[in-house]
Amino acid sequence: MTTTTEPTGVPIVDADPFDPETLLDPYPLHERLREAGPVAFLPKYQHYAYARYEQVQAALADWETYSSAAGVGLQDPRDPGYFRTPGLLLEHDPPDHTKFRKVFAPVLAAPAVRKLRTESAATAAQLVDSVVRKGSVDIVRDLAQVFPLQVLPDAVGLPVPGREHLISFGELVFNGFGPQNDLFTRALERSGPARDWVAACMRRENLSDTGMGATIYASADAGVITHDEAGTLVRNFLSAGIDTTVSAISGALYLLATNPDQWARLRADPSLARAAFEEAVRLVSPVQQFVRSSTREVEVDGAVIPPGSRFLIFHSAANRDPRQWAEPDRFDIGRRPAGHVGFGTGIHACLGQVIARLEGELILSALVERVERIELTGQSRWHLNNSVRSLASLPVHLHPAAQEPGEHHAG
Ligand code: PQS
Repeated sequence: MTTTTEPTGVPIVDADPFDPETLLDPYPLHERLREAGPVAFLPKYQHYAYARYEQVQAALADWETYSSAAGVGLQDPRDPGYFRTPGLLLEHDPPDHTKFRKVFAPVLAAPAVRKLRTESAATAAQLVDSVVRKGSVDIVRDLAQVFPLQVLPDAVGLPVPGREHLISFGELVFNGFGPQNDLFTRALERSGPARDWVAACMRRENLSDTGMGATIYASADAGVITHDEAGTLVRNFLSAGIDTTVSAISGALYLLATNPDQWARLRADPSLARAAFEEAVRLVSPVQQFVRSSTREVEVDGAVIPPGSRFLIFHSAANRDPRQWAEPDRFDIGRRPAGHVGFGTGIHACLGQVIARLEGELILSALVERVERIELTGQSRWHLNNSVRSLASLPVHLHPAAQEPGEHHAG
């Protein structure tokens, strides 16, 4: 049993960020946390909370004070009972983190990304053509979930059969950053086959010779890392690459569907696709919050917080902090949301953000070229998850745009 040290001088917010109602609509709690002060204390989980942009940004930028080695969720991945070993990047500090991060340089270098862009543009065109042809679709189920589930596994070089396992695996990973609540235990109970499939995909013999997975294994051949470590690094793609992009893309589609003025603006100037996606990442904040553990005493607003304290860092709250953003809740594709922490910041900033932006831009570009208007035809539903904010469903009718002469969409 750990004893509670009374956090003198820190406002206590007696709320549960992981109860279902709060997960479905986290914004009232985020505001409460921001208004409580620069730091607050959540007694239920014995975690401090940073929800203002200034503190969130500063904590993420200071890995020496705010360590990731005890995990970035409520549970410690080093515990023998945890469902996976710690991630070599996500849950490690320098110098290990630095060494492993470097392994990804060739994977994400310009030539590799150019190749991925060409291949993924064709995939985006095909998928968007298909939903436009259908007209009435669930654009989350039929597009936002389908596109990342094809692009990323293709890029990594995963086998085709079994890719649907990545959905249940992601459910486990992202619920696994929360407490051991019903969401987590249910995801765990269902995850056996998915965990086996992922374990198999981490092995070299199940990866193609030309994908990003093979590039990681080449570092092991060169002696930079061990072959076991290469497998664990391949897991990064499988864990982090699907749910996050599904969240961002589904969020972008939701925001464009519910803000017809912004859709019209994007139609008038399709070169705004990348900016629109970035603004969606700010507003959605796919990963709502992560945890850090303090390595030394920190003083916040006069309160002294002892080393070894745990901090929930609310990216999502920071991205809507009115101290930082004008009209923070407004979706404005002309905003330049530079400095948002939707991809984090500092040494752990999203490694895959180049891929995420590429996917987002390609999907929005393909859609804006072919669709005049997105009509909402039913109730949108948010998906319940401990750390990723995502839509489960968004029923729409897509009204096709008149084709320009000379445009030929592959059928
Ligand atoms: C692992 C690595 C990375 C792993 C969200 C999730 C992750 C960024 C955002 C993530 C999750 C798991 N990274 O090593 O399994």
